[in-house]
Amino acid sequence: MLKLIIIQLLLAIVYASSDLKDKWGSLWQFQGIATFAHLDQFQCLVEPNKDFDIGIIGVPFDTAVSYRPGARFGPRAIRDASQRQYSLRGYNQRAHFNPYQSWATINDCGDIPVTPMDNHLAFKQMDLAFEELLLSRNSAIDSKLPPRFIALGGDHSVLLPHIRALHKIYGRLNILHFDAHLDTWSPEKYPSYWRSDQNDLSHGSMLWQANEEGLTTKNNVHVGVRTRLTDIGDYEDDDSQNWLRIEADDIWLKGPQYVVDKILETIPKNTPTYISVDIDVLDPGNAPGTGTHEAGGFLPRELIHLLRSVDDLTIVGADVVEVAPAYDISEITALNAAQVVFELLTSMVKKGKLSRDLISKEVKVF
Ligand SMILES: [Mn+2]
Repeated sequence: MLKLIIIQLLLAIVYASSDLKDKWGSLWQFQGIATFAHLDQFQCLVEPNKDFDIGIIGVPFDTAVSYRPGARFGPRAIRDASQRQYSLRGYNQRAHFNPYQSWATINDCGDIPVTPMDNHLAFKQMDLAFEELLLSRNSAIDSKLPPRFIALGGDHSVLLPHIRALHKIYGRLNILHFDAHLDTWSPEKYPSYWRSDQNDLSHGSMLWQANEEGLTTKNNVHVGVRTRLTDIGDYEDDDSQNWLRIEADDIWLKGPQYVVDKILETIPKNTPTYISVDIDVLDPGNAPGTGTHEAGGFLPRELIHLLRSVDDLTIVGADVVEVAPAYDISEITALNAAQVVFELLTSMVKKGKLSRDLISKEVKVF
């Protein structure tokens, strides 16, 4: 008799909770706690046994900027601006595909707790965090593969720890870099007399540092360049680091197909590629909320079109950086950044799971 009562009680609890879920579980897009695109979330750094295929990871670090700070608030702003995205209405009409309802388990991994007080320590934290995330986690679809990450910056220097860790798995990477600036400046190009290891690593020099460390291939492309230069020597230094530059004006003077063709001629599609999107590639009219804005940039539709047109590249990691919401107007910058994440996510899922052959033979963990 007692057994029967217990069973009836348990059933009542189960029914009541599913009733409650039906009643109160469906939120509108503007409600609830903001994870990226309403994705499930757990802090991936502290949950080593939960597998996923693609993680959205915030890197709220902005103490390596040379002009306006504020990108430490970027991850939160991008998450907030992504709320119109969710799995039920996640169909990407440009790609004819819904990345949120496919094979990939996608998770909002929370943030890396980076210190704002000490850049030396901050880079150590970011190096260790990306190593932990990439070398000590398995993807859900295949335990012999690591997960992939789209990082939400943060200033652009957060690219370096991400590609350092990726290099340990895949070897040298092609970099497809959307930006108004080169970010290949050697520390000597900066005006200050004062030098230190921390001072030398900034959001304008991390690609120079990546080249020094041998992380990149010879197949790297800047897209959207319209930077201020010391002199033409800056372009020569960039050449010597194996970069092809596509100027911002090329999109309208030579056309979008020219830009797409140049990218695809330079980057072999089945080799490990990292896509980095500095939101300042957009015109300040479409991205006022950024640290180092330059007049004469891309329209959002141009950036989206380019990203969609290279969706067959083998993207092993990506970032969207330099969103500084304190300078933003009506969430326009963060909204565009959230859309960029959606496009990158679509491309990663659409291409399918990565081939195990991409992983360097020296890597023992997979
Ligand atoms: Mn940049």
